[in-house]
Amino acid sequence: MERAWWKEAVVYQIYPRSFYDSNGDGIGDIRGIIDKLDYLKELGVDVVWLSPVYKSPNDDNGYDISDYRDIMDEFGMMEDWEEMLEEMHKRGIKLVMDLVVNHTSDEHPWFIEARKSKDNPYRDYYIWRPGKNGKEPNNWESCFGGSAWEYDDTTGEYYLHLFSKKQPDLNWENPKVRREVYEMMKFWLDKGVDGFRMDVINMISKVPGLPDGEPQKGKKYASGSRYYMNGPRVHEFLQEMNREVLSKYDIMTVGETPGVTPKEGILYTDPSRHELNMVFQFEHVGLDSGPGGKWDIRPWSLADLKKTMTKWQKELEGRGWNSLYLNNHDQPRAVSRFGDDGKYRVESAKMLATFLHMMQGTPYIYQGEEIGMTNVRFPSIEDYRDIETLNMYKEHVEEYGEDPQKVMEKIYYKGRDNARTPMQWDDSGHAGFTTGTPWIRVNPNYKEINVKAALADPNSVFHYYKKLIQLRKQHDIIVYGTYDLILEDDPYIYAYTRTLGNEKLIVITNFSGKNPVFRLPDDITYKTKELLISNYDVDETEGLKKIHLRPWEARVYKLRLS
Ligand code: TEU
Ligand code: CA
Repeated sequence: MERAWWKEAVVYQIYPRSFYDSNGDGIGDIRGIIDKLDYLKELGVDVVWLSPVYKSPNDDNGYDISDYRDIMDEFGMMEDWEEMLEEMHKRGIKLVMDLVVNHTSDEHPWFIEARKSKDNPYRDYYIWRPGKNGKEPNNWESCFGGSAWEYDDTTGEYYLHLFSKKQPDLNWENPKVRREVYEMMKFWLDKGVDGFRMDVINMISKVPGLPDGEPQKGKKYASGSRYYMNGPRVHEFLQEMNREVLSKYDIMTVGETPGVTPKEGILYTDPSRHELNMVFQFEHVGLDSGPGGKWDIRPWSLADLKKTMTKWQKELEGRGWNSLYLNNHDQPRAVSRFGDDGKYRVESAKMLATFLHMMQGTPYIYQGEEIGMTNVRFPSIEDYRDIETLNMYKEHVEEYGEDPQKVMEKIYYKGRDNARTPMQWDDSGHAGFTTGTPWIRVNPNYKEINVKAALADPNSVFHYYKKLIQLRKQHDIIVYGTYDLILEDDPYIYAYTRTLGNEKLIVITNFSGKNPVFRLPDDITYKTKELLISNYDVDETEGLKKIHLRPWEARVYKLRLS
């Protein structure tokens, strides 16, 4: 397997609005990030992925960009950003910026021009269509609910927006659009950024003719995803981007690609195809969604998790590269979703970290995950800020007549604001995030769960993450070993091996509050064993043949085979 720095790296995602507020206006900012870089250095991460900091009216917290080459007022100025980059690099931390080019803000100058007239030079930067029989051009639903089309009075046509109506989709068929994007990418790369996380990059190519989607039961609009996800020209566009921009820099790229299968994952990440280094797949975070999508919530099962993770591990092995994540700014908190955020919060957060970081791929830590931050239950919909959540609440309560309390339960389980409550730095007011009034309320559990407490406790989730990151630096097998699932049918234990040359890792994780027994498969024999990490005290003389596991226990052994 080819070595690469981005395979050996651990990435930390910062959602700047919620990270640290340096000036008391209640909103996290770039100077706040600078203030906390020593904390990230202490944790030991190699790369920061920074969610968007560009100029934005914040309809979708920065994922609606009105100027790609400037910084959002609330976050600071270009000088602050430059200082941040310099301070990161001083500490050996690389910076990956968010690239949001499926759409812009409707306040971007291109769109302001485009909507003026049908013959405006910028018209064709976006996707405009006349209505059909007095209705939208097709039946696609927006990812944030309602129609994906918005009627514009001035010219009497509709524009496409796969997300909010303030996020018009760019027309990638237009070579001028692609040129603008590449120039903008070079602008940031020449400033020294070390890569891009590419927002919904597999949605940039739409099937010509924009055909109607299959109608959905009980819903007004249809899913058009098969006509815009992994569309006909997406690989051509990415190869062009790679040729024109990416190949000229030593950077890392990760595509956000909802709905990809491993087959497509390989098309995006096979190095010989010259597209991206890795993608975020969504299958494992979709295991608790029913046929009705994200809000059609059902329980996930360990059996499915094994199937999904193993499929991605095996299919990309030697052919592409995985990114490993359990949460981000769009997903609920991992410990609340896959672990136990009550009695065994600490144990299960460490178990999940072990489970993820020992797999093959580049691990991503989402801010707060490293201290075991949890989901939140705010009493009222008024406490929520996320556009997707607010739209969904309105639609389900007002249009479908659902019981508001039931809708709140969905939000408590799946809402994006679970991940967006302010970072919990200490037990002072507003968790030390701000001296002002935070833009979104702090999770009330900050008195117990916070960075200050985690740093002071050698057994904290934080110190466990730190150790996992260090292990990755010390053992090639964690990065380059091949993966194999063992104990496939065990209902509580997820166990797997990694193999490289004469060495094997045994990763044992108990996904339950029960005490299942681990039995080493007969075909695994070894000369010596070494315990690399565990979330409980372990007697190192204990054999591997049969282990009585404790609730949410995790252990990693390194075996010498001969
Ligand atoms: O997300 C795209 C995406 O497909 C989903 O994860 C989506 O955010 C949502 O959770 C659907 O249920 C990216 C960004 O990560 C997200 O924050 C943005 O809102 C979105 O694109 C639009 O830019
Ligand atoms: Ca601020």
